[in-house]
Amino acid sequence: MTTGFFEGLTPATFEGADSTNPMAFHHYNPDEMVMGKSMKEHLRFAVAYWHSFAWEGGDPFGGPTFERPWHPQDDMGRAKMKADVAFEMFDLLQAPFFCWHDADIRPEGDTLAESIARLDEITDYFMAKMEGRDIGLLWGTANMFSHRRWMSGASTNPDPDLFAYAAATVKSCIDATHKMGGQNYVLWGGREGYETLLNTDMGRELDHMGRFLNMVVEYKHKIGFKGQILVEPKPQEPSKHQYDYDAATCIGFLRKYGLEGEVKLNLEQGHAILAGHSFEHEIAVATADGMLGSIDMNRNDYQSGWDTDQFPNNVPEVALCYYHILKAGGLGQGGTNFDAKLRRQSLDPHDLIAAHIGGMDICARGLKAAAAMITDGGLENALTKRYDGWDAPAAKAMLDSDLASISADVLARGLDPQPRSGRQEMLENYVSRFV
Ligand code: XLS
Ligand code: NI
Ligand code: NI
Repeated sequence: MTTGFFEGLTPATFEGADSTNPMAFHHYNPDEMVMGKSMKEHLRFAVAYWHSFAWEGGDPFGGPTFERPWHPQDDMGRAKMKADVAFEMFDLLQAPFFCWHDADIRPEGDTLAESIARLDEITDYFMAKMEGRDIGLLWGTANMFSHRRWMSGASTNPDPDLFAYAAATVKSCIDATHKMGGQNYVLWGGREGYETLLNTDMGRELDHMGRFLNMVVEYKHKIGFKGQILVEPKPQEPSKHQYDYDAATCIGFLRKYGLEGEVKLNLEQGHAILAGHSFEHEIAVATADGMLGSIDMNRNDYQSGWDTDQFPNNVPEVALCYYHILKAGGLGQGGTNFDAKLRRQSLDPHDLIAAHIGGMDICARGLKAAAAMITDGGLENALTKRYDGWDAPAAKAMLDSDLASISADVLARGLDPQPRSGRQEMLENYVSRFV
């Protein structure tokens, strides 16, 4: 028996690029092999519970527009109805994974103990549904930014009671993620930052955040959780400034607190844009350091300047992201989570399905283009050529030399370096052939 929410829809299947059926896959063919692995295994798609089922369609100027049968989300009966619909959607999309915040899946209790008991109850309910289905938990996380108690931060809160409450909250979410066999646990610090430096002791807050993350790692090992611990960079919104500003800042933070071997990054397209980068840049920064954990796929509106969390629709952009991912060996235990939501006028259940189908197709096109570029080897050859001077033994030896010896050698040889073309346009034209 189904809830009837997605009435009239059957599971989406691959119909090929020539199909005009808006509810079918045109490019995402889960079992199709790409560079020796199925598309399903490469992309590891996940549905984000918050955007698809918990978000009610409000914006800063207006209230909910969606009016789902499980709204208002304030009792366990409706939480279970929401779960029933969620799993029907996972089936319709053949989605291999999903992700949640505690606050998305259970109503807040009157006490923390009650909230935790509810989390336990709803995750048991999920697990019963997961049995017999080909679906896993990509990651769980704690929402420590919506409730008013978190307004001054969680682990960075000036009040030690909030640090304690955050520790207890994260413990409960790691427990639930572990119980469900989750592949990762994510920490996104929406309010780990400041509104004004006038009331903020930044050095102390960073030390507390570093210690908190160490406690998370210690706990993971204590209970034998095999998932990756990931932090998610974002420069601002909701805080004026967030400490996990971008990939490079996070990597520096992790090194400072001795966590570089333990914690990786969950990178999001829209957050990269907010930080003044491209998604490709953030992925390249992470992969250069072996720190890529997982990705949150979406896109921002390039005019509004907000984190609009739209579904991706730009193949060339996505192709270059997967190019760097494939080059680094793939997503591993991570995946492609659609941290994306409908526009608030897109009211119909069909919109929810179509949005994901479109996003999955865009990622599939990006993946295939990336794989074709890797197989062809054009970019890699150009790179090898550009740096080939460094293959010479004398060039390599220079890195173990010193300024004075190098200087003496340059003068003795009467060196006069001649610039070479970077061939940017030729490389851009090359990429265009594939996307
Ligand atoms: C918000 C973040 C959030 C995280 C999970 O901007 O993207 O959705 O992914 O807390
Ligand atoms: Ni985001
Ligand atoms: Ni995200």
